Amino acid sequence: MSKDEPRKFPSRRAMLKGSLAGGVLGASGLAIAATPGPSGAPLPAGATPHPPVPAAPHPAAPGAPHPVAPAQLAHRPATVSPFPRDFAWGVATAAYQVEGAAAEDGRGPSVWDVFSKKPGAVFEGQSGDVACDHYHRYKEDVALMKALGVKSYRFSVSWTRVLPEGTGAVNQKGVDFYNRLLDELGKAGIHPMCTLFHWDFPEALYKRGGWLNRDVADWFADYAAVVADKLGDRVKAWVTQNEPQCYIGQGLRDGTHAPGDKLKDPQYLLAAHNSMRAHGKAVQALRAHTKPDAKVGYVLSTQLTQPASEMPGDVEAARRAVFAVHERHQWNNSWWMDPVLLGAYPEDGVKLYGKDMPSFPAADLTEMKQPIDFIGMNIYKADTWRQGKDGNPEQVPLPPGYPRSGVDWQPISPGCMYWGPRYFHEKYKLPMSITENGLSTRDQLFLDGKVHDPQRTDFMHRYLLELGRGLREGLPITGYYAWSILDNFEWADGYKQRFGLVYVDYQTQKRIPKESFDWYKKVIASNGASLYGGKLLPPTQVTDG
Ligand code: BGP
Repeated sequence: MSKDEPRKFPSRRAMLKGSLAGGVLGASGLAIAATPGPSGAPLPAGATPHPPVPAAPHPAAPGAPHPVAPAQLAHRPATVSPFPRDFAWGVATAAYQVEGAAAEDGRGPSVWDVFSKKPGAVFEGQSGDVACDHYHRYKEDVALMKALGVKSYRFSVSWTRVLPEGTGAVNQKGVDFYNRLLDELGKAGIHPMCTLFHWDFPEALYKRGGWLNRDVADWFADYAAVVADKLGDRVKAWVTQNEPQCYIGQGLRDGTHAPGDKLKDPQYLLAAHNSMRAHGKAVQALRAHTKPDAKVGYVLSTQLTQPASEMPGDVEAARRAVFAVHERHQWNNSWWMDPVLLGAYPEDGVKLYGKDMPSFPAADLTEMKQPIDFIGMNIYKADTWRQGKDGNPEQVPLPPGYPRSGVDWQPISPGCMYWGPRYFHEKYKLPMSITENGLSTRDQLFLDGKVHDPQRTDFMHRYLLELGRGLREGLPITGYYAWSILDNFEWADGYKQRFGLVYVDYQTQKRIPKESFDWYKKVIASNGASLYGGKLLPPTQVTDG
């Protein structure tokens, strides 16, 4: 939640007009999985019709029933766990959110160090100065991950710990921290996924124009090469950038995240353009400085939709909505994905922005479109769409009192975990990793000394069943990273939001695994079978396919 908005109003993913009103229309309100229903029914009061999206042919006549109801498929016990044997069960964090040690061992300031000190920028004036003190407690944290049984840990490198000025001299003490962390992970048998950039942009480079300076692509590529040289012997899974919608959109357009600027559209679009050039150049640098077995991905804050029913008209309406760029804000997918994966900006967005579009050499698009190995999808929620009477997509509102997480922008909408990867795979045809998924709740230590968080286990259970459905239908999803292993510094919300599987007492830095930790541990140990009541046989014992 940003500070300069009233707290009752959602920021982030819910910025799409109508998204507070829109959502899953389950037949019973709490029946959260999408339920088949009549297509094209009249709009309920308060519904926000979607502006027309260019018509696309329907695969079948509107109203034709879909052969399989999703809820039945997702929850039906099967004989085989849909999760492949090498599925990367994981947890995720980001440097500024957990490390602390902000001014230690030569680390330079990032825009988040500066922004968090601005009065009113972050909830109660909090900052990541200490955070979870992971910098000093990483051994304990890796031990927790080992106890949890995760196969993979997604972390990010603090650019200014490695290059305090953003470019130039390498700070060996900063590199040493990541060496220690990787060695500890290696001892625990946990595979690292390394994100090069998760929002903590060097302050020194911001002063040189930041993302508005064309040179940023080279600055970022040089940094990528340094990290790859130092860590590439142990890191085989890389992410260039995390959620450009947030660090460009919220940071430079909305002003609710660091550095807190409010650029007009022409400049905002230029910054976005340069961020994608930087991604492309970093991919090239990673390829040049790692071995061929390294996998490289790009992580989006996915803005997902799900159909109100499985009628073909609704499925198509949600598909059109998920890839549409129809409003002037950052909360869409295609603006950030199409240049990177298809080498072109989406036509509807180009039309929308008109003369505000930056002018650039055609070669920029080639630069952006570097082959990558996977799409990283951060998945938290979906809005629900259907085919309206006029044939165009329209958003379906949430009934009053619909379940939400501790952050206002997140209705509990597990269908996103199936429909998101399905739509993305149909369009971009790449393997996918669920690089973040989680729930914020107002956790506390109970009188019995435990942290009971049944909402989180129920949330994960519902979402993982939908993921299982996608896997069963053949979607190439390689892993799932719970956000987060630890409660941590949740950006402009400070320490108010708790997403962790492990509770952090920030007064003492004591870690207390929550109930969801034990629950997820069982899911991992059974390779997903426990999601189905533990009735499944492990894949190795299955003989009937
Ligand atoms: C993702 C970020 C994470 C984490 C998470 C929780 O967008 O990649 O860093 O913060 O969202 O969301 P938030 O902190 O906005 O509530």
